[in-house]
Amino acid sequence: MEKRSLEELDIRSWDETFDAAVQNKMTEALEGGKILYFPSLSFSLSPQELLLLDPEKMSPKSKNISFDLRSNGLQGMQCTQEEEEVMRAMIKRFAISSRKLLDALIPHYQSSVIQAKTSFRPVEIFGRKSSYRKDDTRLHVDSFPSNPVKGQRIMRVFTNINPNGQPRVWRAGEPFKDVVEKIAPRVSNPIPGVNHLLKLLKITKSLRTPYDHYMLQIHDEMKRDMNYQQTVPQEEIQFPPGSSWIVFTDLVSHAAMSGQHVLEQTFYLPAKGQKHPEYSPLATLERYFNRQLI
Ligand SMILES: O=C(O)CCC(=O)C(=O)O
Ligand SMILES: [Fe+2]
Repeated sequence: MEKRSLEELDIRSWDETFDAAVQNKMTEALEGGKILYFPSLSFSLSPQELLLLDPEKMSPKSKNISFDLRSNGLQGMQCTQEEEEVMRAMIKRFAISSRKLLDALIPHYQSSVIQAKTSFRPVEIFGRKSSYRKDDTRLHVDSFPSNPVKGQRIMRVFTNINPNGQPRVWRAGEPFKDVVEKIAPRVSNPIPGVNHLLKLLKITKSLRTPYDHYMLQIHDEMKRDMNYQQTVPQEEIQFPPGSSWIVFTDLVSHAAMSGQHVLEQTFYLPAKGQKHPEYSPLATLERYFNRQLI
């Protein structure tokens, strides 16, 4: 698969070690807006775990099952206690494996990276109904309405664990700089005081910074504009079962079109913790608006 969005690396284990040349190449590619793609990095499941891939094990209101390594907490299941423990162990193993890989591949992040939630996504994406803002089949850069990141980077590790040979199909869009040039002129500026109100009303978990405001506006405007969705330069990527990938989802315009059964680990990284802070969405937006945004 020759794709401009991908930087491929043939590894087979989550415990791999890497020499400096590979570490450098991967760090540059990731920060430069590529998806690091590991076509043969699978995540093996036990027979017991395979039985839990059925979306029926989820509580009806959940979009996915989520786990927090910091608290050992598991959310989103509706099943027996025993099944819950099997699921917890599976997701936890993925959380630990993905951290191990990241530390070995990009040691530069080790001291400042924050491991956030891990998720298991057992629901078929294709045909799922949602409002346009929540519709991840539309190209977007990640930004969370209730969870301001204050300039921290959002990085995600994925593994397709589909047992039926079904790929996870993504689209990758244009470079972030181009997104900003096209979309930012149309977004509104933050209204002074509104961020305090949002926090008071508990709509946001902490104060929404101007950076979070603009990222959310860009996220929403990209998804709203169907003409943009259809005409922007883009490519389709198929991630087969048994493959893994790492991407800065706040930088890389992406859409998940179809697929079922993926494991996902989210990391936050302070922009100062990256090798090239000047490549961050924060730096790009601060250059564009010509002011400080956090
Ligand atoms: O579930 C997926 O494949 C990706 C969805 C998405 O947009 C994301 O996790 O940021
Ligand atoms: Fe996303």
